[in-house]
Amino acid sequence: MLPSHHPLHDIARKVEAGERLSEDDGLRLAASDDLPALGLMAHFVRERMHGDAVYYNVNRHINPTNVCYVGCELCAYADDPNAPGTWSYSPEQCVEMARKDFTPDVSEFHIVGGLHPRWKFEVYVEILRALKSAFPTVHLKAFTMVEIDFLAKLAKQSVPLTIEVLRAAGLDSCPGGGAEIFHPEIRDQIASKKMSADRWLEVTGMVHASGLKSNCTMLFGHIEEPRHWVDHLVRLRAQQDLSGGFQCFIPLAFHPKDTKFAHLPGPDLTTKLKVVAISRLMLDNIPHIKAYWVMLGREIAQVALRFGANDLDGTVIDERVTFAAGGAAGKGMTVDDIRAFIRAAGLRPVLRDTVYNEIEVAG
Ligand code: V47
Repeated sequence: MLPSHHPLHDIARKVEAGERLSEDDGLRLAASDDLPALGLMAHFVRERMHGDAVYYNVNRHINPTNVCYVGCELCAYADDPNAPGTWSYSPEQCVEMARKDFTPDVSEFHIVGGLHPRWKFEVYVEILRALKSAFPTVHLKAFTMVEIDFLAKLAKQSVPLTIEVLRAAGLDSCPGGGAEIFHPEIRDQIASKKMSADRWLEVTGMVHASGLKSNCTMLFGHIEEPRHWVDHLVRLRAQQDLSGGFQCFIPLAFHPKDTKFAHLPGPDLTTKLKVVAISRLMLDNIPHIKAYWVMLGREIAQVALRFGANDLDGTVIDERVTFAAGGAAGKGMTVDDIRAFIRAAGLRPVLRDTVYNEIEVAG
């Protein structure tokens, strides 16, 4: 794939042979400025795993509240329930919101929010129950590992028992947020009061042991260095070896506006494509890499489909996390937009549900 004089030739050989890359290989990839070579290798792996398919779904985001007592430095969400611009929706209001723009092809609600200082466990349970009862066929992908851990504390019961209660109320799988950057050198600065990396991974193990699938993420393009990406990816890969329930990895491009890092520019094109490619190459045991267009930007997401990504997320109606931090892409894409966008990259759109059952395969 790469000529024998190329400095990454030995890694390309491993990639061709389907061998696992070491942490040191990851560091060399991260240090390389040869973006086309990284793309070539990552696209090779992506084609071996998924051919020319690009998965997408029809989904809606529901953020029940943007009040969060944790106050992560990376986030533009508010920590005070009385601050201007905050919202805290009741279960009925969540259902009302979900009805807006609802069409029968919506197959997923992506539900995340803040750790509300005043809500009881029952509020979160009731949100799931109300949504499931109003939309019994819609998959509820709800609550990151951070929220699951918080809810167990609120409920004063173990994480496995808490997951049981949430499942009975309608929880179908968990999204991948809250992982940020695992390495403490960075985590202590961008999410100083958030749960530790070890706990995030431990809760993941419990979620997977319960039979639920989840996703995983990495927030990049702020104060981290490339070695922190590689550390993060290797930890995710080790967790997947142990518990096996990650479906998809989503590299999240940092949006600085209204965060403690508002002075930073956010990641550039090269960094975004490099992170997507290295993710595909290092995470040999996680099936899907998502080019989350809301955070990467539409045009870069399209190119990322040839740098290792095989999933676009979805129509994403009403996304608010990135929107709060200056993301311009956050107001949804139509199915026709998505399909044309994938075809323009020379690839084949495949409509999926949340757990990657193919709903409709385009020729
Ligand atoms: O957990 C917070 C990140 C995450 C900012 O599982 C920020 O399918 C950029 O996890 N700039 C939420 N990112 C989003 C998320 C996600 C998105 C799409 C699909 C899936 C999935 C998961 O967004 C948070 C945090 O890591 N985030 N603030 C910011 N200023």
